[in-house]
Amino acid sequence: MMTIDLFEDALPPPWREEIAPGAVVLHGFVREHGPELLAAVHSVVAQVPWRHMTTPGGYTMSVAMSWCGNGWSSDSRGYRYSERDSRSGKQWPPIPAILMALADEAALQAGFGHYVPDSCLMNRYDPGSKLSLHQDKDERDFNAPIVSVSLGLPAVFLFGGLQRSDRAQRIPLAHGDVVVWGGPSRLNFHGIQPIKEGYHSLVGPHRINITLRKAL
Ligand SMILES: O=C(O)CCC(=O)C(=O)O
Repeated sequence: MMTIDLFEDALPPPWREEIAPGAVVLHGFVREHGPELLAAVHSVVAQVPWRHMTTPGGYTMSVAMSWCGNGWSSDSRGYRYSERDSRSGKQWPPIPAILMALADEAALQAGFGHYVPDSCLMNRYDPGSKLSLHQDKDERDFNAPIVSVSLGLPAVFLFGGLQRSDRAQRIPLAHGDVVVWGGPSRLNFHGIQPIKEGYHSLVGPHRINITLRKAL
């Protein structure tokens, strides 16, 4: 019997795309797990509310951030990871189990073996928010990959090379996509173009990005 399922038909099955040596997009990898992942984000944000950080250069970032595991700070002296909130002296909340499991599975699928991250940064993009080209180089161990999850509104991920001036690929990312980069791509410049206006049925007028890292 013929069935009509407009939503299922509209989405291609999950697929794997290598964008550079050591950099893989797992399209649709967590598409089925949006509600649980969002619940994990909300549980962290209840303890570490979204905040707009100031860069060492004095700019206020357009993305709002939260985190768990080892946390993040930025001031005129630079960027740093820390186990504790320097104001309260308390440890940042632990990384929810679902995010630890996702990081491990995504790293395995991308060819990096088992992965136990110790830091999870979350970015909330409102329409117009962006992340300029940068390298992730404040982590202690560059042998570990970065696992990066997209939820909500679509984005264009810029993935360049080891020099800021290297031409960047423009990779469309949708809700449920996961990017893993490590090995020879671990220090590649990357960023997010300004997010377009829109509304996602689960996430609303936002994009949420979750990155899992080995920081300390
Ligand atoms: O939002 C993204 O997809 C990328 C996030 C990112 O580049 C970062 O957190 O360093």
